[in-house]
Amino acid sequence: MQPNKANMYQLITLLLCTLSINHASSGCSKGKGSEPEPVVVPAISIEDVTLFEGNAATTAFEFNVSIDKKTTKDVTVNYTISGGTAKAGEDYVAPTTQSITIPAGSTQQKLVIQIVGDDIKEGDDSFTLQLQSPVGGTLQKQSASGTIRNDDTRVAYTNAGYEAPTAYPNYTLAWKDDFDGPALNTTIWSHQNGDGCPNVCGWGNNELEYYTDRAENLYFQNGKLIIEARPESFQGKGYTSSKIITQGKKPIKFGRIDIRAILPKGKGIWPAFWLMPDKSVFGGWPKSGEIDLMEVVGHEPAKTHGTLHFGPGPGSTQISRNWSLPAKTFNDEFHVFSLEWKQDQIQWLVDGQVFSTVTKADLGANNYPFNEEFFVIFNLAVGGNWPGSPDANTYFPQWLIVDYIRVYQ
Ligand SMILES: [Ca+2]
Ligand SMILES: [Ca+2]
Repeated sequence: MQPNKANMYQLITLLLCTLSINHASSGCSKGKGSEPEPVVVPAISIEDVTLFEGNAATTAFEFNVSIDKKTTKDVTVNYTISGGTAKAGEDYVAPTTQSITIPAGSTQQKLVIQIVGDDIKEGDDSFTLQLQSPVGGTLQKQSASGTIRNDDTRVAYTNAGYEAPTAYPNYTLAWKDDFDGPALNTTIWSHQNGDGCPNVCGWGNNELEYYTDRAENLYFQNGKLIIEARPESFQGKGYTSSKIITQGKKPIKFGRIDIRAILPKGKGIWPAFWLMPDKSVFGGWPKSGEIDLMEVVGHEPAKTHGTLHFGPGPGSTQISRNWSLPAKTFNDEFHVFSLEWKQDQIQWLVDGQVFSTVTKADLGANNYPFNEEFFVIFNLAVGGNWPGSPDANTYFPQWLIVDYIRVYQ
């Protein structure tokens, strides 16, 4: 039978509809059950994680990646890990897979980052997970912070470095402190707490720390005194640390002082071993003098400064010398910082080598106030006019680690 034109049109339309080619035309009849499903586009979020580090192997930090509604399709999203103080390989295992899939019908999936455990004291470290390039969803909360909380108390160092002789010709040991702990020897030392207020707020240098006598800021480990500078809000300041003095307990006039230490480092970190007049017989600072045995600003961690402050005031006249390690920094191992102090002469030494000498003649017409009794100060300052403030690269906590002080006369 010869088909007529109407029959021929129906036949072609049926064929095209069957082949799903011609849906744009209205010629296809829509049967029951062929309505297109509404498109479900879920919103994707990732939650923060804060956990203790762990002491060995790895700890799984499970970040919950979720969608706000189910779909019949997989939802896939890529991620990157970056930023903060945590380092790949050292603090976390860099993930090999950089995408995660929430299977069809599910609303969440765990994104696991393995954290490297150890028993070394650190600050809390952080990193950021960033979601990107979603397929099958949109991004709602697309970044999460991982916080690796410190769970250790042991400061990492070895005893390596220079060792001072235990005797010198023409000297006898007047006193020493080996810092065997467990507490500060109060027959030698006192704490000087606070921020200097109200008399000299910021200790005259706009320093940022508040000194405390808490065990968080001063403690002992294997025969070493450790002063720890910590970032924390305390008494209106942003950092805490410690400062100890021998004032009224161990006055020194002349002799040799050896101090063996590992110094902290980083922008805004300012450790010092120094001496102030025990009785200020010539009047207030700077008239009775100040002897800075060691000062290091943490952005120059290989350079020690030795300084005398004196003069009629109100500001100080000063003579300042410095010396730098030829390699490495004072943070890498122990060094011995010394003062060789005689009538009308002061010398500074590192590891037994004199790097500077100042005599009474160098002060010219100024009063020479250094033939009197002085007391010793150890402190670890944060910020201030000289070092400036810590920056994003300054790691906390920082530690001033002192093995001993020996005073020979
Ligand atoms: Ca640990
Ligand atoms: Ca010691």
